[in-house]
Amino acid sequence: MIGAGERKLALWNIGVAYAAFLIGTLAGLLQVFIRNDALTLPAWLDYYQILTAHGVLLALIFTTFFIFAFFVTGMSKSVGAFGPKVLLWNWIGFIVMLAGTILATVMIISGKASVLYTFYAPLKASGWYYVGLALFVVGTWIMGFALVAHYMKWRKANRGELSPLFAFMTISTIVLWIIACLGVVATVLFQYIPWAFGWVDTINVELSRTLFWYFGHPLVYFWLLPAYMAWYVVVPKILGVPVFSDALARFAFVLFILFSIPVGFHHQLMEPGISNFWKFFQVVLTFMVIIPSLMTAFSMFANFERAGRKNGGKGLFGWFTRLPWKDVRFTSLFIAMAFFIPGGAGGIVNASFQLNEIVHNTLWVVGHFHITVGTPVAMTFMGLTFWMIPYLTGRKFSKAMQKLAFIQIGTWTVGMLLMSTAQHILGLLGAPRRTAYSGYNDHPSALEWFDGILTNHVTMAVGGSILFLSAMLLLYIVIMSAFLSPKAVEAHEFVEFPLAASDTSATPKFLENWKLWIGIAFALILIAYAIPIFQMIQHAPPGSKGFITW
Ligand code: HAS
Ligand code: CU
Repeated sequence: MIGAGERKLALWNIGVAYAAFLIGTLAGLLQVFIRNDALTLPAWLDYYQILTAHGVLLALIFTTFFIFAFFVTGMSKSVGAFGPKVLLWNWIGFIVMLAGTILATVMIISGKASVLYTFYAPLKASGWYYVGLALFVVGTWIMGFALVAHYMKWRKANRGELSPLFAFMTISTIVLWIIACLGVVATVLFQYIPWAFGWVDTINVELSRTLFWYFGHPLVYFWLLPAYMAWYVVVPKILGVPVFSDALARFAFVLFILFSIPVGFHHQLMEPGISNFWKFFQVVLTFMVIIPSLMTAFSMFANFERAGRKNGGKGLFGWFTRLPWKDVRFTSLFIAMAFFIPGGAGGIVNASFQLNEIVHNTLWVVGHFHITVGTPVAMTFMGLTFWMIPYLTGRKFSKAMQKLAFIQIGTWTVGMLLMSTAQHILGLLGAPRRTAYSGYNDHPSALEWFDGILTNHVTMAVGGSILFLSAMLLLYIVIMSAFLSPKAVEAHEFVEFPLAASDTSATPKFLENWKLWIGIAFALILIAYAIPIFQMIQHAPPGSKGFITW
């Protein structure tokens, strides 16, 4: 068991994550009913306000706090106990993050920031909303650097050795995050805050969006990589096999550092003001960043096959039935992975320049991110929650609780299947996203489009409701494991941290050469962004004043 200081820190992070999860999923429930025209909101509550709360609290706040809980737990477990300084700085970071979260949430709930989680200019929120976001990012940096310091101490004490795989992956993810945040920090500090507080009159819209997506794309890998960490180090342990290839795992993470940042234009393919050359260039780099995900899929299949055969599976696919399906820690992560097959394929569709013209700004994209961050990432975090909270609190995770956990992931699966399938198809039929107006049903020809079993806003609402029930079940499990389940007494009752052994004997040392990778990452960023950003400033049209449309 890891130290009491780390356990408390991790549990607080999980607590904030699930508080955000509660408000965020509630906002999601309202969302599908409004789109279904089944609900009219009271005057003080606005569609865009709820959509902002849903996006910010789930995609940003829930994920980030949970990720740091996982990092703290795993770093302490794999690299050793935190010193008092590391612990203190982690707490400082946590408090700054929390302060930023509270400020931004208050602004959203009081109706002063209905600008969605992408906060596109020229929509203009209260300046305090941007201050909240900035504080949040600064907090993550403080926690991130504290973890880096902990890692450096280990490196000094173990010169010439490769660090444990968990630590390597944590540091890779933090490196990616810190480089990515430079974009959002730049636009928030130098563009949004002066503009929102009225110190300047106008904003360069295209530049602000570009700096946002410089951050916004790697942001999705900041969510994904901790899930991949679980797939690489937790899954093999549960399966009873060693990590498939330590070198492959590390190389995949290196590729993410290199290629996940210079690709933000794939969110801006339909925007004017960026020349086609640079859009195509970043589309090519986007296709590069698919490779480490395919490598991950390959390793996962290798894990399953090795484990299944070890347990007596025969023939080409016989191993499949021999996997530990009765263990919710495994099944949850497996379903998460399975969702990522269509999720990733949809991403490839989005990134294909011409196809993007069809799906951009439709419900298809909403479907896409619910089967990327909304299931592969979120359900992996659920699967981690089942053992991580009992591990941290020393409470039991009973058979009954495991049954509930199965119902929870089962309902999430069904809800997501219904909702995201409907969203994808509706999107292809032209249903827009990010709009309060979706009442196409009052147009006679639209009736036929949206009347299929899956091509229906009702299906989406049914899916959304099942998801909400699932979320409440999860919160019940969280509260039980945190406060109410009986304490473990006997040795076998203690829940363990499943961390697989990783053989580093064949791993090249240069994979842990940070200077090299960070250097190449910055070179790629310069190549992909320097000229188009320069042009955006050079040829900027007159800046835009702000609009408060809600
Ligand atoms: Fe995306 C939009 C392209 C991955 C999230 N994406 C979004 C938005 C979000 C998001 C939130 O190019 C909306 C942003 C907004 O508000 O406007 N995305 C991609 C590409 C990938 C990708 C190329 N996205 C993600 C991940 C996300 C995420 C991951 C969150 C965590 N995305 C786009 C594009 C847009 C976009 C455009 C803009 C659309 C527009 O027009 O606005 C790739 O990284 C995907 C690579 C993944 C794979 C899958 C590998 C499969 C694995 C599982 C193996 C399974 C096993 C189980 C072993 C190629 C690793 C076996 C089980 C069995 C049953 C057999
Ligand atoms: Cu992207």
